[in-house]
Amino acid sequence: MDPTVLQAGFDLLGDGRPETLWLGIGTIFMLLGTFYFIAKGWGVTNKEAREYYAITILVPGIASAAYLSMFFGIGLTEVEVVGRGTLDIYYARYADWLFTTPLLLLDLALLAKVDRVTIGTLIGVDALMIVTGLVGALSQTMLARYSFWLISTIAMIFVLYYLATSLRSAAKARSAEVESTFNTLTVLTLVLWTAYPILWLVGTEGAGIVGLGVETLGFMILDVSAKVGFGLILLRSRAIMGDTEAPEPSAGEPSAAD
Ligand SMILES: *C/C=C(C)/C=C/C=C(C)/C=C/C1=C(C)CCCC1(C)C
Repeated sequence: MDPTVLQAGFDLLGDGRPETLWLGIGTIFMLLGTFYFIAKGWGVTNKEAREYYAITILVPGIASAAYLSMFFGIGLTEVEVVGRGTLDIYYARYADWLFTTPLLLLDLALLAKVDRVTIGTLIGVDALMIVTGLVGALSQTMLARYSFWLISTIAMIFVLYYLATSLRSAAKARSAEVESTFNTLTVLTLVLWTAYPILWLVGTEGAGIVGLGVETLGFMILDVSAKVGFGLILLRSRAIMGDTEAPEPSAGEPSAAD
């Protein structure tokens, strides 16, 4: 590894991987998030709220497993890149993101109450973004790596544009509570998701301006914010209670929504 590039971390396992510090801290934050959301959702009976809990608990749950594997060096491979030498690629990230990013989008789509075709399109393009990002990370020439980065970034722009336009107006049509929670989460998503391709580009997968330690720290902060931070905002909002405002109508008595 190039010793001149910016580095950070601590080789916790003594196997020459200073980034294990950040992967270990990431595992702990994801586990804390998972258990906090489980505890918070324990007594929740509202049917719609339970859907949001199920999705939002899975997100840091999946990431905990991915972070723990990366901590132990599983889901790590070496790629020989022309002119760059051997790169350490943590491909377990992409497996994590392939499941967690659609789940995060599903939370937003449920808030906006959009139809199945819209949800399918959004998740399909999102999956394309992750898969092309993985292909880029595993490619052996810089031209191929940057080409796939570009395709992935175009897919990401499509997803974020869709969130900020169609889904946003659908959320607006529901209630002030939903609109406000949706907007907060969308701004968070726009800012955090945009940072991923930038970090990839300046990190070891791209130009190599920052080393693997700094890059791993960066992805850890982004992942924890985009998953646990996102969940904290969503699950404390009354927007997840759905259209039937608590208290639930008593049996047999038709509610205004029926
Ligand atoms: C919890 C994990 C999240 C929110 C991950 C989001 C990841 C991205 C938005 C990744 C995007 C990428 C590109 C747009 C280009 C190339 C590589 C990626 C996969 C880092």
